[in-house]
Amino acid sequence: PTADAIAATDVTAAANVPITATIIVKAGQTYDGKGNTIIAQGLGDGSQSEGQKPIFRLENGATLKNVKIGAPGCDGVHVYGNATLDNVEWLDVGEDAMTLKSKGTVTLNNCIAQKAADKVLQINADGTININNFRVTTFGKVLRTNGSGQYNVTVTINGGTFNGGTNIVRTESKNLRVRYRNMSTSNVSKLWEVPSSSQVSTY
Ligand code: ADA
Ligand code: CA
Ligand code: CA
Ligand code: CA
Repeated sequence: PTADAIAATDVTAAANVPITATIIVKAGQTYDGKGNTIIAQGLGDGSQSEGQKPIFRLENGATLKNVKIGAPGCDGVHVYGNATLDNVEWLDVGEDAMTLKSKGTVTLNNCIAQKAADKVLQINADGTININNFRVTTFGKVLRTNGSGQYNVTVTINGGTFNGGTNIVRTESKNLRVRYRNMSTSNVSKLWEVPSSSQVSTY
C-alpha cells in the first residue's frame, strides 16, 4: 500500500496496525503514524538473516514521524536520499533499524531503539547523519558503515542515551567523521571503533 492509503486509515491512537507489504513514503511526503504500532506480517522474522524486507521505504525528502515499529522489526526503515525521522520508536529492532541505501542526509530526532541484536543504523552510502536525542538500549553497534567501504560520512550526535552495547560507531572508513556532545553512555564496551581516534571529536 502507499503511505497515503495507510495514513488515510483513521485508526485509534495506540492501535496496532498490521501490514503485509512495505509502506512506501514517496519523495517529499510525510507519514505520520499518530502513535500507532506497525506489525509486519510476511516481511521477515526480525532475526539476523539478511534479505528481510523493510517496514518502511523512504524516498528522497520523506519524513517519518510518530510511529512505533513492533516485532518483528524485519529490515527496519530503508532510506533513499534525504529523510527525517521524528519520534520513531523501534520496540524490537530486527536485522537492523535504519539503512541509508543511497547518498543523502538523514536526521533522527527523539527516536528510540530497543533490543538490537547487532546494528541499529546501517550506512551503505555516503551521507550526513544527524542524531538528536536518540535513546538506544541493547545493541551491538549504534552506527555501522558497510564492510570495508570507504564511505564519506559525517555523523553528528547531539544528546541521547546509549545503554548496553559494544560500539556507538564502528567503521572501517577513514572518511568518516563523528562529532558529539551531551551524550550519555552506560555499559558500552568501546565507544568508537574507527581507524583513527582523530576522526572523533566533541563540538
Ligand atoms: C551486512 C551485509 C551487507 C548488507 C548489510 C545490510 O553487512 O554483509 O551486504 O546486507 O548487512 O545492509 O544489512
Ligand atoms: Ca545486515
Ligand atoms: Ca531484536
Ligand atoms: Ca539490513
